[in-house]
Amino acid sequence: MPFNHKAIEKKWRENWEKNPINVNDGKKPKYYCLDMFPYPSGNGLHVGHWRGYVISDVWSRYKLMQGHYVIHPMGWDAFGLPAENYAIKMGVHPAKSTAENVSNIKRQINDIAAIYDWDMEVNTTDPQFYKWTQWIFVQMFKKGLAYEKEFPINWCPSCKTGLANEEVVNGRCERCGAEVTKKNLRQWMLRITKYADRLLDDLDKLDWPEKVKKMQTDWIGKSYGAEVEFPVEGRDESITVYTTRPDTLYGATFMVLSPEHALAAGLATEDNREAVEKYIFDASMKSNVDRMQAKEKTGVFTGSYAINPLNQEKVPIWLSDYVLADYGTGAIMCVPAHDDRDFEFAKKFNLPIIQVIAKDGKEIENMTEAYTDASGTMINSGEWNGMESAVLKKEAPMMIEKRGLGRKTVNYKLRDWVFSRQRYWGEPIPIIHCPHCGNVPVPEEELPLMLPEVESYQPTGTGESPLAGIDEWVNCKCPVCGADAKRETNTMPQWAGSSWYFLRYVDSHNDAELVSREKADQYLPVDMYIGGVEHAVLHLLYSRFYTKFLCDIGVIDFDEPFQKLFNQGMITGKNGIKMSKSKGNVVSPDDLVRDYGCDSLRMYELFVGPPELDAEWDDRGIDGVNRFIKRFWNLALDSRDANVPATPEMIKIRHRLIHDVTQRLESFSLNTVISAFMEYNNKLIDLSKKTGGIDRETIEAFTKLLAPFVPHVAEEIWEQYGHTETVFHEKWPEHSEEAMKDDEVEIPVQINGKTRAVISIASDISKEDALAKGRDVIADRLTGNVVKEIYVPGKIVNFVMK
Ligand code: ANZ
Ligand code: ZN
Repeated sequence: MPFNHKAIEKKWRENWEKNPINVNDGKKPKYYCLDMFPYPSGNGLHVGHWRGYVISDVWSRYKLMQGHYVIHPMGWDAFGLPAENYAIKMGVHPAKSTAENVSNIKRQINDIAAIYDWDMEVNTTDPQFYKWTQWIFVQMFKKGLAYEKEFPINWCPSCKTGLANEEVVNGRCERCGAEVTKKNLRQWMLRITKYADRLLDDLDKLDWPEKVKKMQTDWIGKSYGAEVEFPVEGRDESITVYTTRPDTLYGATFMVLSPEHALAAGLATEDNREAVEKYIFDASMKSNVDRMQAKEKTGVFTGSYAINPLNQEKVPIWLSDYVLADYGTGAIMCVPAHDDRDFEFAKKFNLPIIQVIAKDGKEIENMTEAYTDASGTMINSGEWNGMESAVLKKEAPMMIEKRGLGRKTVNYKLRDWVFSRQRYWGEPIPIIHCPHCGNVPVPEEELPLMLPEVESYQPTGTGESPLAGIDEWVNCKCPVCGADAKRETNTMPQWAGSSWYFLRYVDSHNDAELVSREKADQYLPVDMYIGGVEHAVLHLLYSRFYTKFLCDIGVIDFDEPFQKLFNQGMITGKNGIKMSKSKGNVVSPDDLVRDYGCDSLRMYELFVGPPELDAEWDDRGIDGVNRFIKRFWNLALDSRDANVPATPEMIKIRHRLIHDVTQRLESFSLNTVISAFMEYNNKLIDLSKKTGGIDRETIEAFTKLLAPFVPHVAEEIWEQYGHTETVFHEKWPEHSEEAMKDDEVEIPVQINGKTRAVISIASDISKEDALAKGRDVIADRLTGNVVKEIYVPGKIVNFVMK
């Protein structure tokens, strides 16, 4: 029977539709394997999107065959700027374009033949979904975790909206790449900082890539140190600095304040006033990009001095924009001998450098760079001289506190989450502003607060969302006192829905609760989460925060959403260039599926390289896996007809294959699983040339192992072998160590190339043992002078005799 992927795939797709293979019988243990749900963009899917979905489907089917009921849902993260920008350009309502995109992408996703349970499907723009996104906000508001604040936020002048810190990458808008500026705006904020310690500490519980844990740890940025008071000379004021290195206090030879520091202007002496004011003004005109990318340090002397509280030395006070206004206290003590930035600054402005930590107690003459190791002994440090710096680093905060010079502190880089967007296509924030009652949440029974129709989606650029222009929507009554009141017109950020969607899948039709506690207990949390590493900080941190909050208010009983995380690498175009429509290098899966079939594309997606690494796409490689599939198909069907008994060699190959595939699958080395399939297939084909076929049990085991990867072909072969039940209800094969062992092979023993005897040896025998065995059987013929002894492993023994 010739291999025909179209007929086979059609047949099994219909069959699975009628007889679902992944059924919940209430007895099997659950396994929740989740994909990061896509944004339904108008460009459809390319082969890079496929990769993640294939990985997660292979894993899901593997878990299915291990006896689990697998929760494997899919949905749509559909609010956000692209749909809105499209609406602005084309004049199509975002709801309409989103619905079209969803239906197109859903068709493409169905081509993958993943075991998605579409009954669980969610869409973040569906009012029945965002009702709960709003409900969570109301709960946070009631607990004081959502609050209003006016302050200078990151503002993208091109998208005309505020951005969270997480959405600013190297000073640019993550979406459009425009330089981000600051704008003073009234904002809704979420108090994620209240969860900083738990978000940090609980990383230990997770089976996640270390790289991602480190990124989250750095983002939270917890550091221990001290605040130290530096009295200003001749004044009644003091400047508080934040330092993580109070052990270096004797080496603090100057101070730097950020230009935004409250005391900055006031510290300028008469002579320096003009220069100081100019510096402050210039800094305020610079974008963060300019400040961060500045090649050379800039600064200005205020003319004032502070007193180092330890040694009473006078230290000059400078201003510089390398000190950030919103971290620590916005003022630092500078230790040029031990900090790179301070060193650079000291060199540029000719400020003194005093070394206080020395390796082996020796002072460096003419420092050319800062000594930043926190190891060595203290020098030039009064009563601290001779102490180990590492020990002092730990004790110094306490000592400083005891002496009344400052206090021990903990600092975080994490900031509260800027949660409002001045845009249309998002969840309306369910708050009513009442002149008497203040901010009042929309009553829960009135949720969802529907997003109204507007005529113009165009962001106003004034800091108000387009919703502000709809009077009949904005004007409302206060739910508490009945007075005339106004609705909040900002919407939520794109991240709102994706912070909790994974909870909803398991109870997606529930109108009464976000998720019933019964279902939550039964099916959550997520066991395996698969998606791109670009979400390492943003989405994963927000989801963890939401999960902890929902656990705290009793909606769920666990406080980490994703037990295990796998980040797949990106598929790129030629030369590693990201696939994008604008670069014209997008490879669509549609033609490949048509020409080679779903199974071949699935397998090729995995074969292109280690799944965690980026890989360059090259269409031509798909021929190789397609050939493999056809070769196995022929081997399987020919062997079925030949019906040969198992030989020891077949049994050995079978067990080694099971072993290798399972072990590599467990370690997520999916590309090498495919190599194993190919390698063992070649071995079996070679063997079958001698034996006339391969035994049933070996072919059946091979077929089961292939099933998660090439489900249609596997089902067809399984049926061709006379089975009436799906291969996916088979147990995953197990290997036997014993059966994997090498057996004996028969090899000729030659003298000068002529065979004189045949011996049977273990094929992994050592050279010495093989020669010894050979020598034994032909000892009587080895009468002359043996000049060379040759052993070709597993093939021959040859003695060269003169
Ligand atoms: C003296 C010192 C000596 C420092 C030394 C470092 C090394 P993390 O770990 O990131 O918390 N710093 C404090 N506030 C700052 C601000 N607003 N802008 C720029 N830099 C600031 O870093 C804390 C260290 O960064 C602090 O410790 C301070 O410099 C600097 F050998 O104080 B250190
Ligand atoms: Zn009121």
